[in-house]
Amino acid sequence: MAKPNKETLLDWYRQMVLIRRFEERCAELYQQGLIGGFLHLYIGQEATGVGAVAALGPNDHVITAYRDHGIALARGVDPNRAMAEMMGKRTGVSGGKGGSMHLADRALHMWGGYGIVGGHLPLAAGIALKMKYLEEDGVVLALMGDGSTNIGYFHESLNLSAVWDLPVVWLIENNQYGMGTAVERASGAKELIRRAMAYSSEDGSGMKMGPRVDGMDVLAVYDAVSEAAEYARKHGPVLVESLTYRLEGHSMGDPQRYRTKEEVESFVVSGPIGRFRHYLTETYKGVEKALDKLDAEALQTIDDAVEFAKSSDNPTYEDLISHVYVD
Ligand SMILES: Cc1ncc(C[n+]2csc(CCOP(=O)(O)OP(=O)(O)O)c2C)c(N)n1
Ligand SMILES: [Mg+2]
Repeated sequence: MAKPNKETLLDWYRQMVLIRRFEERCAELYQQGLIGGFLHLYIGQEATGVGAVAALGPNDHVITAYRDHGIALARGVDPNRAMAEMMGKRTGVSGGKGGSMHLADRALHMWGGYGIVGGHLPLAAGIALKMKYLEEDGVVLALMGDGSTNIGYFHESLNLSAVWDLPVVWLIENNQYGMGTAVERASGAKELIRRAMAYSSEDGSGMKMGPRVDGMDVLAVYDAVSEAAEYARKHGPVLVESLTYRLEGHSMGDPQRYRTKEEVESFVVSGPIGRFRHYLTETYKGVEKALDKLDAEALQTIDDAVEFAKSSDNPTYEDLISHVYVD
């Protein structure tokens, strides 16, 4: 596993701040009616997305659920085109046809977000099967919410990945709630990682049970996913669980009666960006200036992205009827 140097760590910080600013701006634009449909913010989970995607190379593939903006930006999706997609513009990364839940970019092997809980997991297995069949290098990083672990697709996909030794890192983003339902109210196993045992054998074959990692610590997530990806490339699937927290509601307009303000506040205090900033300032003397510069640049990047999106055209009628069938 490559140990990240200072430059890399600063880039992770840049990504995390960029994601946070992107999300905050999306919330404003939603309230102004410039973003429609549903909007699920990633605020609080940035360390998981950035750390996990940083563990991948360009040949690897990424697929996730509907809380996808942070993953897409971490994978390198252009913020202008991501913002344009949010506003349904034709310059959007999915041509304005997908919106918030479907930020996909084929060139980056970013297969997007999916609105059906767990619905993307068979696709993850399929991408991995194709790679194995064609003897291509690479792994699939399949991110999912804790809620998807109670869905049939989860079990079917994990089982087949173990049967066929597919190169998949299954990464559960356990943010402690599926909509308003706490994990322990919906799952027989509190440690979701234990689900891996259902697809593994005593002789060590089948699915590997990866770590339960502190998902608020970008370095810990990076280490865990790097190790898992290394294993998946050689042997087969791994299940990793990242313990994180979403600081905003499930989607915009969630009254959040299922948790207390004090609970949320306790996670704000230990939030991933502040924690990482603290780590960086403790590790590298005088780094504050560089971090402040990255903060300012992130704001500017988002301002530019909003400008780009606002001044982009809406899709045309021809756009509407294109990409329905493969030519
Ligand atoms: C198959 C299916 N059932 C129900 C829903 C409604 N629904 C949307 S999000 C959600 C909660 C999923 O929670 P989780 O997987 O933990 O993801 P998180 O929102 O926490 O990121 C549900 C039940 C859905 N979209 N698809
Ligand atoms: Mg959840």
